[in-house]
Amino acid sequence: MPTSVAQAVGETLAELGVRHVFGLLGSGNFVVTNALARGGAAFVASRHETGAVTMADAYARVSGRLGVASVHQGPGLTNSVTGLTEAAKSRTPLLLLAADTAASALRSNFRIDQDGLVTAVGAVAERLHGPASAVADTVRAARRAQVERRPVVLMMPLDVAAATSPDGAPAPVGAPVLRPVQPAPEAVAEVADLLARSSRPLIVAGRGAVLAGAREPLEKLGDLSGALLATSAVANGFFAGDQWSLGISGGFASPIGLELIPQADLLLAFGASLNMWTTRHGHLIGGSAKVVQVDVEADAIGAHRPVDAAVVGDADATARALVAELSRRGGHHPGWRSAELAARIARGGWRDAAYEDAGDGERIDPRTFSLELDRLLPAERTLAVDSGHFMGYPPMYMRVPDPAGFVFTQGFQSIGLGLASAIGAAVARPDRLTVAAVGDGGLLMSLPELETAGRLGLRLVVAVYNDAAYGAEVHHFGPQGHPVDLVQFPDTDFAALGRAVGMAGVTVRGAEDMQAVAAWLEKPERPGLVVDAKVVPTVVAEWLEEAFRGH
Ligand SMILES: Cc1ncc(C[n+]2csc(CCOP(=O)(O)OP(=O)(O)O)c2C)c(N)n1
Ligand SMILES: [Mg+2]
Repeated sequence: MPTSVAQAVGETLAELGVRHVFGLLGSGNFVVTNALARGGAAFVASRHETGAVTMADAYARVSGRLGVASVHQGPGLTNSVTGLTEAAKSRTPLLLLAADTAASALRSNFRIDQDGLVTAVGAVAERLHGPASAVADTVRAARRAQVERRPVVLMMPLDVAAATSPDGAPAPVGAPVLRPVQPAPEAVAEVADLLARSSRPLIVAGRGAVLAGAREPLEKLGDLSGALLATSAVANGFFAGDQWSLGISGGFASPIGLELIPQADLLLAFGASLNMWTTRHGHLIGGSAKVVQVDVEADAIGAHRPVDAAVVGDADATARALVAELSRRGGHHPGWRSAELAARIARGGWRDAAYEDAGDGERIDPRTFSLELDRLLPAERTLAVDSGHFMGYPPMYMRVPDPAGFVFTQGFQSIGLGLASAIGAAVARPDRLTVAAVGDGGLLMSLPELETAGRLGLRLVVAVYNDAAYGAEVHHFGPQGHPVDLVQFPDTDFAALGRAVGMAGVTVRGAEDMQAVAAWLEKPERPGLVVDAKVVPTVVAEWLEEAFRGH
């Protein structure tokens, strides 16, 4: 049987090293996905296309590999748009294989402007232009996704995909290695001068630092300059275990972070955009503090706030160059590091902060629920968090081993992406227990993927902060005197929903009910677990009030 273009595309991707593909199959993407699966990639079937794209997104974030997803033309693609937008805003290298109507099928029901749709949300539109170019088109699309760190949608017109692939279609060729961008020596000297004049420097690592693997040189830079360390929310876990780490800078900052970050007189952002969340609308940056931004992309510099000095360069290469420059200049500045401060940092996290437990026997305090989960779950864990009022509790109260252990699909601030994020992360890191921390609203929005979690038999805990409401809206509008019954719902039994899809399910109304979670961890009668935590709806997160004020 002659090879079709669709088959050739699937085989090409397998040859390029694709090991997992997430998708939902229809007639338009069946052959290509099957060829990819026969070529050696495991196929993960989602139940909704935005789930497929979000799984591929999280998989890419956690594994560092290209995320690949596959959808049917028309509605298959429109269903994927929220996940695609998240990936675009978060600059995830992702290849979405999307069938498309033939150029000549003007009256097809499926016909829409697919290029216009995906470019409108920040993704790149690529296309199989014809049988002769299809393999090259595929290689180019995959490479663009990785080099530009963007979701690329490869449109596969049905007539092109069904055509016979010409014999002797060019085999994919290996791409040259791209070396990290080195900083200009003048820029390095400028930052070293600023460090010499600083007595309270702070290093903030963002996703760029994670991608560059810059922990070691940044810690060394901290040692030489006496800097304290922090991360943006997406880079949570980057400095895990370092005694000078304040954890997340921003809305989820710890009490000690909130106290110390504004006292920094020099802030060095490495691969962190310094957006309104990382700076708490600017409040976390002291009035007279100097700001340095290091980024591989020139247009990221100063995009969110003015900066005093800029370095265009890879976070790891720049940190190393700074370490070399400070070493060359000699001396070792203690900065604001002291034994007393280290002791305060060690006790200054949310897990040590006192609070009045609002549990009433019927409902558990969301902080207590988070602390109990942190205590019970193994340290080797991946934490994926959905959006909503509850979303601060998991990163504030639960530890993660490293940035790959934290998946925060919040570039688009959509609710409903947390569960699929957890599934993609669990596929990427089956060695770790994965936790999907979700609200009742976000979980109900993504409920189709609960079946996926159950069917795949993933080692996954779905922790539902269930206030039977769109709590974020209740807490936003209630205090302004608005009636909020439109965003309050009857309670849902999520434990029963978990059992319905083959997972274990427990209901938690107080800390003592967490015994059932401990029992499951010890001897899981089913691979996955849904924990329906009926949380006290009146405990309002301080960070959310602050965020509303900021708007
Ligand atoms: C797709 C989408 N729809 C609506 C919103 C607005 N929104 C933000 S938070 C939220 C409530 C989420 O409820 P839930 O998941 O139960 O979390 P909670 O706020 O109750 O903790 C809503 C509707 C959004 N961000 N994304
Ligand atoms: Mg809720």
